[in-house]
Amino acid sequence: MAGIKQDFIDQRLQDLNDDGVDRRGFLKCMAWAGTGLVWTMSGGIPVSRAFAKGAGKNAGTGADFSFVQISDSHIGFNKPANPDVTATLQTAINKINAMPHKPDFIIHTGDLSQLSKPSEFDTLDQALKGASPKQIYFVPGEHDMLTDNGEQYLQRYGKGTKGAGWYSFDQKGVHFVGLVNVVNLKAGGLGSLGHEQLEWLEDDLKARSASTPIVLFAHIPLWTVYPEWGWGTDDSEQALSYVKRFGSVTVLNGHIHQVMQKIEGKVSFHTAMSTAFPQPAPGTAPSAGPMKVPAEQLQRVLGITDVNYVVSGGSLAIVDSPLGSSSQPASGNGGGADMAMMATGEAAAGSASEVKIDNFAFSPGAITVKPGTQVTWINRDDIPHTVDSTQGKFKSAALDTDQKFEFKFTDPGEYPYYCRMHPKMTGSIVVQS
Ligand SMILES: [Cu+2]
Repeated sequence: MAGIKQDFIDQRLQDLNDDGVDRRGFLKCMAWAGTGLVWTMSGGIPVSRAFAKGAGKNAGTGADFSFVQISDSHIGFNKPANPDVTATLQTAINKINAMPHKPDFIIHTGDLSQLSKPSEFDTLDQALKGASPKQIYFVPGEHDMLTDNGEQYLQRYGKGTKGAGWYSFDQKGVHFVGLVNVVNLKAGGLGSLGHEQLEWLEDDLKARSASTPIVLFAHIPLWTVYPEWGWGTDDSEQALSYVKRFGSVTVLNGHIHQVMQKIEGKVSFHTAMSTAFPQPAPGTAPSAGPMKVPAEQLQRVLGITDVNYVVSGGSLAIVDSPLGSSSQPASGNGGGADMAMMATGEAAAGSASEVKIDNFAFSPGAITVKPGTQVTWINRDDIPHTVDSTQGKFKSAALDTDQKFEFKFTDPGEYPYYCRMHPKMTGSIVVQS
């Protein structure tokens, strides 16, 4: 495994118990601390000793095929958490190109861009052209669908797909399904697949035999990682009910910018690191969002996921590889992470006409104004947000850092709104009569 030093592998091997379960790694992951861990899976157990032994030099040899998952490139992001996301994507590509076994393809699990700008997609395309695997499969993240209902994304990356960009394909007997759970998000809710896509999925899987290994991939986790931060998908259970009868199911997601894994029966869930910037572990910060770590640690919390499939075992071996070549995994909670603390919220003054967007929240969350008041929203986060009326009365473009949206309220009434990228973010304006 290029980039993972043998001593690191050896250290991981020492952690193995007699039954082959990497308990230290497993517990670490369950403690939401998973970066720089070597994960392999065999028969639903998160380690493969044989695989790990060979991982230093010739991982993947003997595999029937392999692919690499990259995620959350956020091309266009330029805040302190990582001022050069193109460079770190390039590092990821260099790592892929240096692999001793040539991956058959790449899966990108979304948030290709920061703001869906053509120039951002161009930069991504340019970088990915240099990747040795020529076949790349995409699914969109919420950052890729910010303009024209995702038309541009579909034109560039979704040719031949269904609906908002979902599709399936087969590779040497393994059935892959790319799903889209970032469109038509409901205020207060999580990611959503929607009825049409679920119907399609049920139909797509129907004809497959139960022994077909299935890989589902989508941007937002298809399991509930941390609903308080919107890290889950409202109707994922429906989707998972369609794969219950299969003997081997692997679910690959991005969005949360860190490695997490869960195994439930025959289904193993896995999230990938970002190539752009880390996010805090659930509940360890006031909100999700770009996390600034000391520069020398950045490459340890970014990475790629290498997946090897061996037909005989019927299982996938997954290795997460940080971009940095450090032989030590990054320490637990983001290793001296320098989290910006939440700005103290303003008192919800009844007559306020400015709403600040900070730490993934509207503040004040509810305000009362007189008819004729112009309300201004201003985004103070490092991440874009939107202001969308749940009644369809107003809708902002994506607001990048320090950008504003204004709307004049004339008629008395209550106007609930939310962020269409992060539907857990809600607020309301009450116009007095
Ligand atoms: Cu938002």
